[in-house]
Amino acid sequence: MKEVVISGTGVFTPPYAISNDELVASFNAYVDLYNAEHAGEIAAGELEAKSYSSSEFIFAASGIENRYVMEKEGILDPTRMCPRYTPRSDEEPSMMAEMAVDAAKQALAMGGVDATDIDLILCAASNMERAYPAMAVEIQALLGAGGFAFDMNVACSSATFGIQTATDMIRAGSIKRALVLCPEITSGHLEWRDRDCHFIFGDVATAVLLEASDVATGPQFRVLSTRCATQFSNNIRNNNGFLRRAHDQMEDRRDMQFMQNGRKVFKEVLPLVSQHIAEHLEEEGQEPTALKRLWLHQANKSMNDYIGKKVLGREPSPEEQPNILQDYANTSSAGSIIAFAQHNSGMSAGDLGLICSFGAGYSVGSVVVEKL
Ligand code: CO8
Repeated sequence: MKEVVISGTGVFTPPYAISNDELVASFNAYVDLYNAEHAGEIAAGELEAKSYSSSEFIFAASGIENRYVMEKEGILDPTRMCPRYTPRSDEEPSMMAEMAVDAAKQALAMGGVDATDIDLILCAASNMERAYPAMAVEIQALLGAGGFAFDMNVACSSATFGIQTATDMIRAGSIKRALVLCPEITSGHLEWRDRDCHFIFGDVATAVLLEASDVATGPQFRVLSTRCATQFSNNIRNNNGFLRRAHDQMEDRRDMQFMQNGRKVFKEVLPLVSQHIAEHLEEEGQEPTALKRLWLHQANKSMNDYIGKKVLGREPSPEEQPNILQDYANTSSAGSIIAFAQHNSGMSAGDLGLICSFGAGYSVGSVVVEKL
């Protein structure tokens, strides 16, 4: 079987940043408008008054300080609370494709690979901008890549499931080079009017270039092994889909946006992930203490602190377990890849690291890599 290496990465960061303070100011202005508009129903006990959000709560509960988005004014407009995107014609590149192409070009440049030499493009993300044609096929055309392309969705775990898919194809010899792309426009399906979740997500796109080691010229990390697992749960869910128009009361239904039972997710996902990583390393005959770097999914700082401590048996240093969620918030599938792309320097040849993502499904994916 062929050996596989990760020889390039790319991160596209959207143009607009929103700090917690900016976000909370617009949310609280929306609360004032809402409570004034519904004062009669609230007084009659028919509606519950909405409560203010706070920057202190957001930072303490999640570790998030900032997020990037593709459009900011619509999100911060208290009379709208949703991004405002200009519709594009079918002849223009779609937004997700544009973001992915930017990240892909960075990864190709790092690996010294021409787009025409790519055999597979996976667009792996939580929500696709449209049902079809596949986003990945449009990205393939925009890049001028060869081979074939398809979309896949395993929510926050899409990157690691994509890496396993591409790695297995390279190992089997059906392809030589793949790009796993995670463009995430989370701002379009986040409910910005719900204080329980309005602070959680941000937009971004990441790219990972995978190659058979015998064709890679600038290899950085060998993929030693991958492991994916799923277990059904309704605790993170978005019911939007192609049946939307066929449902009654279709406009503005809360369940058509991101929904979660955050406390349950926290409690149930932590043991699932810790056990998954322990079993993966045991299968590989690797001691957890051999890991020099943990690039974890970026949802919540306390969650990452807990997992890092559980895996290493001690508190990891910030260098060993880098977080990027303070700057980018939760970027779904892209989080662990941003951490990997921005925090892989200072490792020596032979050092081991682990990329791990987890989220809706539930789903967990882990990738053990060795620095070359
Ligand atoms: N400001 C002030 N107070 C608040 C706010 C706020 N913004 N929000 C909630 N509160 C209040 C609550 O009402 C509650 O009050 P009370 O005690 O009176 O009821 C109190 O603060 C505590 O609330 P919580 O119990 O909800 O707070 P937690 O400490 O549990 O923190 C978190 C909430 C941060 C959401 C936490 O539970 C968490 O991070 N859980 C894990 C979530 C997670 O990892 N989810 C993964 C989702 S990502 C994924 O899988 C991909 C999905 C696809 C992408 C979707 C893109 C949109």
